[in-house]
Amino acid sequence: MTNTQHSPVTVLGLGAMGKALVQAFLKGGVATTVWNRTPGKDGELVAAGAVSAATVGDAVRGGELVVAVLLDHASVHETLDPIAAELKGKQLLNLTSTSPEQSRELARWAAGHGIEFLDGGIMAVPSMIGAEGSSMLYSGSRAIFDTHRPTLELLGSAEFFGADAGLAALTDFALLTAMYSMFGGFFQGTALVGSAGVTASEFAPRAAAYMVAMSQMLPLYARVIDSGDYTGEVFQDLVFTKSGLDALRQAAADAGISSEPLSGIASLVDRQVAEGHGAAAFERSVAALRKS
Ligand code: FVH
Repeated sequence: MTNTQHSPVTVLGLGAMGKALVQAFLKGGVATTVWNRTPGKDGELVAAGAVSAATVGDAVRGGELVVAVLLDHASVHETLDPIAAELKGKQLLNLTSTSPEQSRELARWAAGHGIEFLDGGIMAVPSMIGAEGSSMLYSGSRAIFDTHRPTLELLGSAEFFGADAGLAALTDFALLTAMYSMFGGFFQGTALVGSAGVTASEFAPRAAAYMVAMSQMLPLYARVIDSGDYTGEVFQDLVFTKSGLDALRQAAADAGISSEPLSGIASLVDRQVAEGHGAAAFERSVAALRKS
């Protein structure tokens, strides 16, 4: 049954994420129209109450809030450019993963066509949508965010970052950067213990607990980074860190495995030591990443 608290929504794109969003909307009582480039992917959703649209234009007419959850930036333009005139006066939410600059470009494109625009970053996998732990980041039109907040909260926690449409994507990509480095480290660690017959399933809970424990360092690192003083409060200096990373690379070589996941941070530390910053704190690595 539809809930009048929510305006009708259109979802463009019924991949794994699009379907999960539609299911959460339907569960929350949102009147939902759906469209997908390749037909035939909406059977279950229609059975659950969604309205299937044969064309993007029909889909857009069905919703006040139009949500694009497509593959990439190019597919958003491919889908929306031909119907820009029909989107005029509507509210567009882009949940496709686009870079900060691509999100800003979409905001300019939307403004040029009289379309209100909100960009979003989904910090969840499809199975998490609508459940504890699903977090959604938004930036762009505050009016869209405020008007549809109860609807957006059906997907996960909703946080607004500001009028710059690129800010949600910026934070999304920063978090994904941290995530991929963590997974890369887990893969190398798994290969390392695997050389002694330890299974990934045995190692995973140990790694998870250790990473949670170590994440407590982040606020301490952040304090030093924000102070810009890398020589006052030094918990671990770059020479010390280099010797640890060298040992890890040697252990990997001894076990016959590659250190590729570790090589990014290791070469960053090597460079700083070579440049004479060995006594500075490990956190100076953030400054070393910035291209002047
Ligand atoms: N799945 C996830 O875990 C992540 C979590 C974080 C956010 N991402 C982003 O969400 C976008 C959609 O992801 P998805 O999981 O739904 O992706 P797919 O299952 O591969 O579905 C892709 C849909 O895009 C349609 N599509 C592709 N190219 C075009 C095009 N040129 N024109 C129109 N539609 C297009 C595709 O349609 P079809 O192939 O079935 O015809 C799917 O509906 C994505 O940005 C993630 O990075 C998900």
